[in-house]
Amino acid sequence: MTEFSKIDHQMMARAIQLAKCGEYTTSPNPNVGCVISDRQGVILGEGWHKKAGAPHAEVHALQQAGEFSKGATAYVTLEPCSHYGKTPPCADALIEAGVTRVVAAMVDPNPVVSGKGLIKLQEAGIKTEHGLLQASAEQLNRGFIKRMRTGLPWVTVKLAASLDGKTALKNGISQWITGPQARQDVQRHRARSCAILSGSGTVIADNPMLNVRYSELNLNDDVLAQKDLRQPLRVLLDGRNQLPASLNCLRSFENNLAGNVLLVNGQPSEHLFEQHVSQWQAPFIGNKLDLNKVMTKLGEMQLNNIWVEAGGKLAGALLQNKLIDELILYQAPKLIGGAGQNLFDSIPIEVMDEVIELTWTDIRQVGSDIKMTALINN
Ligand code: AOF
Ligand code: ZN
Repeated sequence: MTEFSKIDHQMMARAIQLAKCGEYTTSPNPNVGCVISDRQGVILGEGWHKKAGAPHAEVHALQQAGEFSKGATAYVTLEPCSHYGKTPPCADALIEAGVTRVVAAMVDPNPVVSGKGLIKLQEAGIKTEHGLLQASAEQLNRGFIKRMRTGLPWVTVKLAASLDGKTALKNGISQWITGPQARQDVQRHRARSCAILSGSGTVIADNPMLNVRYSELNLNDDVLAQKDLRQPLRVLLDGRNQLPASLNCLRSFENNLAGNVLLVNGQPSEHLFEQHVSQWQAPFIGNKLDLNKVMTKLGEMQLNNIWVEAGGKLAGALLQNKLIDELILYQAPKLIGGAGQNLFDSIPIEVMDEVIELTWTDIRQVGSDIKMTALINN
């Protein structure tokens, strides 16, 4: 195991902080940050990746450091790339600039790079190390990493429930269970996602926009000034072609106010939709959409993170298909009673061995509600 110094830790922590600046814009590319420093930890240049097609983090940092890059150390949250993608290889740029040591937090899971960037640097006589603050770096790009390794996106299911675990009234209406702070928190999660997925039952009952209202996010001016803040694709599962064209999601808005819509159904809808709506006929298993195929399709569309806002039926079906990575539950201090709808429907577990286990990763109070985050042990 490589021993990293205190300066190494400080520099990589700064690179991770920089990488986060891209969390609303880089997809399908990963969030990457880079710091170039001398041996004493004086920062000579720094940068972060803003957008697919735009320069990578290292290029910005090298540009800022200029001549001072010679003999310096580059700290990068992801292994420098070795390939000609939309931009030339960062490994070449580092070699040319005369950097003598490169520390990467993690190896790039992208098979076109994966290890080759570090080898290229070593062959040019540059000392390379990796694994510094790796867990934090992986946290930045969970969706990208999962998609590169499995072809599937990272799926987070958000549920909001009363204290007695009910997500909606009997009639399906689920708006306003949680308070304004929890709803603002949801906006932040939507903004970090490549797509927001919902089912026809929820969309008909609540008629949500499923967009990001950036003005409600209290973002700092630097982030708000970015022109490319994304509006996630809205994926609506409508196996039985129930959605009327009059729904909020299906009406058109200016591009920066709401994302495009992918309607996933069994047969083409009869409705004439606005331009932002496209349709995809998914395969079925019995009379239900094949959710594995749906997620595979979303992975092929280069979507890294899917944020699911749905009712207990769809959440239960995703759970049963082992398609959920993470669960976020907002629980409100309210009681709905026995007639309300359950968090997860249709999981017929009868023996303890089959109980689905989760691992808590965070529990906190958000306004008047409790927010619980857990990973599903699939
Ligand atoms: C880096 N630094 O800042 C990023 C990297 O199509 P391109 O040229 O943008 O390449 C995208 C791939 O490059 C991406 O999938 C990942 O493997 C790597 N991303 N690499 O060294 C960066 N964003
Ligand atoms: Zn690169």
